[in-house]
Order: sequence, then C-alpha cells, then structure tokens
Amino acid sequence: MGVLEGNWLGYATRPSPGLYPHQWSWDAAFVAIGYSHYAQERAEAELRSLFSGQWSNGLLPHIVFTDDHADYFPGPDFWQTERNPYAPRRPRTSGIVQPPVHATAALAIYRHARDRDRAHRFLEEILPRLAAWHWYLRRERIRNDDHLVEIWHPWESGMDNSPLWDEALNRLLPEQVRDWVRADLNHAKPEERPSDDEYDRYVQLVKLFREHNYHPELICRVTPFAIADVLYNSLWVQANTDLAEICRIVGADPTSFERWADETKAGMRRRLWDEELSTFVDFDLITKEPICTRVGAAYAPLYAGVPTRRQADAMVDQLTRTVGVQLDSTTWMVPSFDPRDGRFRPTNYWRGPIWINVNWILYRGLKRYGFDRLAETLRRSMIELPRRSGFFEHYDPRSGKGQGASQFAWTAALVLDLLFEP
Ligand code: 2M8
Repeated sequence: MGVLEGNWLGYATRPSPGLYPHQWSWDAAFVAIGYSHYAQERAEAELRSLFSGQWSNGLLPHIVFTDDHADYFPGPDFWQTERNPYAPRRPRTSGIVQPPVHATAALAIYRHARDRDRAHRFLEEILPRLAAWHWYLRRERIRNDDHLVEIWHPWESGMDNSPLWDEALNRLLPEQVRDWVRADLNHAKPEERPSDDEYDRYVQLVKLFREHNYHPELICRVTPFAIADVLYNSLWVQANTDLAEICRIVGADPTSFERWADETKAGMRRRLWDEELSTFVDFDLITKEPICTRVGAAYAPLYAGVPTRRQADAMVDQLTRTVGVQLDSTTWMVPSFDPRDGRFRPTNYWRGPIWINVNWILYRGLKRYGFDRLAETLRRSMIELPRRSGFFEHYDPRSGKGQGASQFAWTAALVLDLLFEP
C-alpha cells in the first residue's frame, strides 16, 4: 500500500517515481485491481482518470500525460496527437494503445466493493466508455477472418523489447537523423533498457503514425509492423467476457461482447496454436508467418480459457520443462523469455527478466485449468520475491534480484490482489 501511496498523484497513479511520470493504460488497470480491495473510490478514480484521455473514436491511449514538462520521451509535444480530431485537447495523450485489461479491472472493482450500490453506479458510468474502447479495437484493429486484434507498435504489446518483435523491427531501416533524445537513461541502467537501435525503430513508427495524423484507416495500410499477439488477444478475450458480465449486472445487452470473445478464441485456436512448440505463438500479419519464439506470455491463453483440455495439458507440461525457472527449492516463476534461447538476457527488460503482471496472468490461467499445486507455488513465489527484494519492475530469473524501476506500482498492486484473494 505504501508503494501505491507514494505513486499516487492525487487523481491517478504513476508506475514509478522517475522513469514513468505519467499514467499508463494497462498499469492503471492493474493498479485499480490492487486498490479495489481496500480503496474502492481510488480504484474508480484511477480508471476515471485514464478514461478522461479516451478519444472520441473510442481509442484508449497508452499514456495519459500528467505533466507536459516531465522528463519522459516521447512526451506530448513529440506525439502531437492534436493532429487527430478525435483526440482530446486535455489531457494530452499518446496516439497508440496497450492491452485491454480495463473491463477486467472494472469488474474487479464491483466484485470487491464494500459499497455495492456505489460500485453499481460506477459500472453504469464506465460501461459506455469500456464499450467504446472495445468497439474501437473491433472496428479498427481486426481485419482478418480469424478475428485477431492486431498491434502496430511494440509499445502496444506492453512487452516493449521482447524478442518477439526482433524480425519485424529489423525490417525497418535505422534512422538517418536522430533528432530526439531518450530520457529513460536518465533514470535507468542502459543494460536494463531497450537498445538505441530499438528506440530508433520505436520512434520511426511513431513518426509514421504522426505523419498520418493517427488515422487508423490510413495507418493500417502503411504500417510495416502488424502483429496478432498472443498476450494481447488473450486479454481481449477475457476483457470481452468480463464486459459481457458487466452488461448483465447493469441490465444491458451482453451479446456482442460474448460473440467477440468466442470469435477471437476460435481464431486463436485456429491460427496461433503451434503443435510442435505445444503453445500459442504470435502471427506476423505483414509476412503472413508465425513468430516461433517461446516467451512467458505465450501461456496467457490459459487465463482466458482459450486452449482445449489437451492443449492446456501440453502447454503446462512444456512450461514446466522449458520457460519456467526454479529459483530455489520453493520458488518457481516464469521469465519473460525462454532461458534456453541464445537471445535470453536475464537483466534486460522484456528479454528475460521475471515480470509480476505476466506471472499473475499465468497464475490465474493455471488455476482456471485446475493446475492447483503449480498455481499455489507461483502465488507464493510472487509474494516472496518482492518480500525479499522489494517492489521492483522486474526480477533477475537467476537470483530473484530486483531490477529496473523500484517502487513499481503494478508489482505492489498485484501482490495486494494475491494477498486479499479469498
Ligand atoms: C514500459 O513501456 C514504456 C513505453 O510505453 C517505456 O518503456 O517507457 C513497458 O514495460 C510497459 O508495459 C509499461 O506499461 C510501461 C509503464 O510501466 O513501461
């Protein structure tokens, strides 16, 4: 609770002091889940603040800027989202999205509420906004018969420099002129952050979207990066299921969201399942090739009930034999990337370290399919790691040492969720 208190800005929670001074989209959802157990009003405020940055076409931006002058790149003056008529003038925002965990967070607020009437009113208030957000993804980001949502930027996945994107990013040429300066290295060690070459590509994509004034119907034609990501689509399936439940609670029609969950679930089974790897894999919509890279988030479909029983058994068998790591006799966790792969880097961001949010998603998945013992070990490990090392952004999968930003909000929020869980 102290970590969340320290990051509370009075109306929203920043991910951490220093490195992340604004409000991020999926961070806000995880943080709201943490607050939902003991600070209902604050949980509501967290989502309300994020949705104050929603565009009138439904896009929920990946960053809502809290302070125009904070030391963060790219800031609002670089994004220039005011070029798009749907973007709000205030607060200023970025022009891309992040994974849709928000309906899930809103439902958690209702389920954990001390004051149910108030929570009911909150659901009524937030439902149109959640629906507009899901309609945006459905309308602008699904253009294949498999009903898979596509992302156009590594930042949209939330797993910025995951090896999943290496090939797609390598197809972009390095920037000729670097007319911008990174701010992250003022706050973090370079070996724990993406490389300059990766930033080059991230910024190039932003410039391309900016040139097209963030119009999705133009971007979808020109983007060199379009991927159907397993984690994103799993969270989308579950969020639709949760949004349908919200509809039922407030007496609205849940059928569209139920159908969207079912359609993407079927599409994932059809298009993303890799029999040889015994897991789901991302799909590059530009090259029309699967991305056969084993990352920790590849097991997220368990969370959304996507795999068949046979697939789930094969996945968990693989998971325990490959990506999962035993830190000591009692601690077992899932790093962001397969430790046996030559590109594995235990201290580098999304290329190896353990992240609590992905493990929380996998924990829920293991429970959903009845892998209770493994789920319980994972739950205890997720509580144990921060207890030993502090609430860090990520952890070294060899030693459990905390890395990246300290006082990291979603780590604290999700540990709270585990502790409060009945
Ligand atoms: C990281 O991403 C931002 C860009 O969005 C950054 O590196 O500046 C990612 O870990 C992302 O998943 C997270 O939401 C964000 C804030 O915690 O940081």
